[in-house]
Amino acid sequence: MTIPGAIFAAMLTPFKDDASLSVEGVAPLLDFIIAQGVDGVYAGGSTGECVLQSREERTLMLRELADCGRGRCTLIAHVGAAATDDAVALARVAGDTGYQAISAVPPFYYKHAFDDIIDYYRAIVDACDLPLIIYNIPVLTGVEMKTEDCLRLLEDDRIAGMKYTASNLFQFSQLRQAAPDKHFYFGTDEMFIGAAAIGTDGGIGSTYNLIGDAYVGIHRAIEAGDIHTARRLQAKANDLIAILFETGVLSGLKHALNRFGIPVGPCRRPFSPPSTQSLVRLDAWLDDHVRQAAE
Ligand code: MN9
Repeated sequence: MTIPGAIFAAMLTPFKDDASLSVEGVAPLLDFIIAQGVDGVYAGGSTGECVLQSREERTLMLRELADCGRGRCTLIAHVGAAATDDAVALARVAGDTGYQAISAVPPFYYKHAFDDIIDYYRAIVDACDLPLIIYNIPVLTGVEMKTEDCLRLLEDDRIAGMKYTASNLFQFSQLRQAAPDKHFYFGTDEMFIGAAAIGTDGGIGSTYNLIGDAYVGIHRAIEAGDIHTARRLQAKANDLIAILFETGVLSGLKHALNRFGIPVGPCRRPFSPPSTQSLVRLDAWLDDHVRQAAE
């Protein structure tokens, strides 16, 4: 079960100004992302504001993305949900519409026994024929999985690997060593170079919507032994990420894309719009970035 490519943008979900879904916003955003040279998109995850959408809305967006992106790049559908039935229904949509893989956070909110988490993943992989990538993001889900737990989940042949969004590079390297046949994608953009140095199958992140080319470059540079290029690109990404921490990562990314003429609207409530002061810094960075790109 191979998943083509290494670098995937954790795609934003375009909304209209009133924060209703913008189906027509999917195509221009996908074009912008693909133009940066990434291998594909990971849709409907944290960056896609999945927990702020109904199952029907998530279904609609997955279908639209499949229509726009099938055959053009690798498509990964995040289907994770608090309720197993929602995740199963979304996995069926991905299986029916031409995605290359699915991914899911563990069930969140209630503190489930680990055996129940295993059953949740079994139900999802039973629902379609696609490889599944576990989405490990404890800072948002509150589900802390020990290394042994991760390895137990990865024993299932239909589970292809893990998107690892945490800062524990020691655990990341241990997982890699213990499961060399599985695919590990790093999801903490500001530390991608560290994971690339340890050895990663790729990266999946929010800031890839805007500067996907930087992560393509870091991945290639590390593989080629060019640490200087990798450091320069990570430093560039981190200048932006430091500003996004002030604006709010998702709101800042949406502001940037809107400013570049890609209509993605605002984030949904309870996210609030970024402060004017934080946007001054972001706009200055974007102006410099556009100038540099033109030079
Ligand atoms: O997994 C994102 N993580 C979170 C993806 O949402 C917590 C990352 O792409 C971050 O947004 C990024 C900035 O901190 O690393």
